[in-house]
Amino acid sequence: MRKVDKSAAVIEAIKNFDFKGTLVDFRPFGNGHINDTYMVRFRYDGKIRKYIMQRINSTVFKNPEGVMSNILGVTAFLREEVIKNGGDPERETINIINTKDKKGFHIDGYGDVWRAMVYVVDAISLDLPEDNNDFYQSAVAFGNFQRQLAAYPAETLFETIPNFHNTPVRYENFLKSLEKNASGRADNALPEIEFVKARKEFTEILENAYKEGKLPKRVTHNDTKMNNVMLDKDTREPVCVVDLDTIMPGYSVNDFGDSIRFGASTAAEDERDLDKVHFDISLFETYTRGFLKGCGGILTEEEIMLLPEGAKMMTLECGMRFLTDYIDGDVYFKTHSEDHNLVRCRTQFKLVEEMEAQWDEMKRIVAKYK
Ligand code: GN1
Ligand code: MG
Repeated sequence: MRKVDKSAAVIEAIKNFDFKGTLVDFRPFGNGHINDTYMVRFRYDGKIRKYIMQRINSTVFKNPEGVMSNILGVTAFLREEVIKNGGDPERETINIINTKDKKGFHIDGYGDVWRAMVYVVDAISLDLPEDNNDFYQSAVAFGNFQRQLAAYPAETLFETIPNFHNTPVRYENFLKSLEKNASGRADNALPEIEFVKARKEFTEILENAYKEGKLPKRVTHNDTKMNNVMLDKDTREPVCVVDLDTIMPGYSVNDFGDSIRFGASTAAEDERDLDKVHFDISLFETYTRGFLKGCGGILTEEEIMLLPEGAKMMTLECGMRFLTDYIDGDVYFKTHSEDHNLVRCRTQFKLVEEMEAQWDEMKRIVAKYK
């Protein structure tokens, strides 16, 4: 790996953006698995102003210009929507800070792409809901996002990571990685490998529904973890949706499903003690209610009935991606221990098992809301 003085690179990058005032400090921020994120503080007009700076992971995002073009297009569109509804556009959507030469991103001497945005003040981002209402509010936020972008011209979006949530393609990639076994660690994960193989047919369900005309492609967020919604710190109501890197055409049921995967669990994505990891069906119902309220009637009945499939698909797929990365030797997700990806995949498979055990109940719940 390239050795760079990280602080020097951040300072160098900061200089290129059109921040006002004087730099106070910066520090690593958040716990995303892909990009490097920093909180940067400036003093201007006697006040501290907070910003987020990110180095975009160019191994994952091969076309960072495309990523930024999607984000600039979508945030400009959302801004108009917020204004129409009498909201505060400085807070209710991401505000990108341009570079001094009026571009949305900066490419540094190493070829790394940087961007900056205003930090959403008086808002919080949660890794786990503290109560049902937090989760409900995040569901409303992602449902709203779906509804607000229903009129967005999807054909202008770049597919920034091709086949991102195409689960059969992910399955093929998993088999290829297994064949190569670059890390030599596949033998440590035999039950997990069998778990995935036993669900090959399931991986095809949504792609088949799309081919049969039963599932439309829409503008989707594709990374709907609860920590990608900012909630107002006092009212706990949604302020805005963040992490717009993976906005692409996709399935609404997958946006729903990724939230369930992450938020309807009783433990963190990387909990080692599987006795603590459970799929919470009451949180599933809470999210269903909030998401459909936010969507405001844009989903078809067939889509609503496929929401449980979306939940299981995203959970299985994410587990399979963690497992694939474990077998590849941790080349994609940031890891903090030798078996981090293996630990992560186990929580996902535990959730899948519990969803399977409560499948009829999940179907009954969504049917109530169609
Ligand atoms: C990654 O960067 P972050 O943590 O928001 C990943 C998602 C996974 C998630 C698992 C571009 O998201 O797809 O669901 O980790 N993002 C990308 O926590 O691969
Ligand atoms: Mg994120």
